Amino acid sequence: MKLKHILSVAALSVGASATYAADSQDPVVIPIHNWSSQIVMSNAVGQMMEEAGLFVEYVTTDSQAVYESIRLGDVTLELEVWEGAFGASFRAAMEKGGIVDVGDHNAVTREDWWYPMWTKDACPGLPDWEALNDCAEVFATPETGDKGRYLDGPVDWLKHGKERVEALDMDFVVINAGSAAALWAEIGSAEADKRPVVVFNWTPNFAEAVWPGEFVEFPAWEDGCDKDPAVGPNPDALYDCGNPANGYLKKAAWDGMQDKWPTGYCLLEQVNFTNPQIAQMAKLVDTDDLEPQDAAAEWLDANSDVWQPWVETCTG
Ligand code: TMO
Repeated sequence: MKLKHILSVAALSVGASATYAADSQDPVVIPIHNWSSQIVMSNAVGQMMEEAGLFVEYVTTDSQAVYESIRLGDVTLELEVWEGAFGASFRAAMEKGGIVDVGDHNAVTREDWWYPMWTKDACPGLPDWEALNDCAEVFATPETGDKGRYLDGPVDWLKHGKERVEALDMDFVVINAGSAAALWAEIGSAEADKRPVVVFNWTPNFAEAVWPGEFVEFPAWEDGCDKDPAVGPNPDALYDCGNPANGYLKKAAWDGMQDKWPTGYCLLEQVNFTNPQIAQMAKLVDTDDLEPQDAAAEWLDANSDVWQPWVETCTG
């Protein structure tokens, strides 16, 4: 950590000890998942909390089961509740109780089938999903026969690619990537000979600065598309819609957090990132190859004007 960082810690701790004393000495438990912005953001906010005098512990958890863990107080918070991937698990936990909505980031999110721009040369009707389906054989591989290959996200992101292919009667085989890195490898290996590919991707992400591309336009998301077969174009199927095109990115917490760590909860309320800030966090790991803790420290060093006021608001 750079010197100005250390100095700012010293300055902040003067006169703020009364505030700190109100917080439990138990560690705030911050979950870590399997995509880079979440890992870096979690470390960055953890480091902010440490600067505010709190103790922090990181645990690697499943990105769906985490909502149940928060509800039970085993995990304290979640920094990236993506509407597309986690809206259903978050809503289910909210209905049971024990978890609170701590508000939205500025960021607007989208997660869906995506292709690098060169793919359009082989399938000019894109981004329309029916045009994609008419081009299915362009995406065929030995593994998928005469059907197209779609590389979906890791299973725990619950993207329901297989259900969507069935619901919309598409000529695609859905394969789940083992990791986010496998998605980037798929795009990277197609780049050399401009082979058409369609993979799961999202924004904000580092990828948009590396590979210009577009999301496939599926029938627009409507509330209930994942719950009520009548919603969406196929009256008998769930998941016959795209993910929300202007999705939220929320923060969530165990409902006991505010009493146990009032300063920590105040900070969580203050935390609010934009699309470019989140894309930059991912880039520090996925393009620049930093370790997540170092990426977080570097982001904090470069952006103290963004987050120092949050700490001051909660400790002043
Ligand atoms: C949950 N994710 C941002 C990877 O789509």
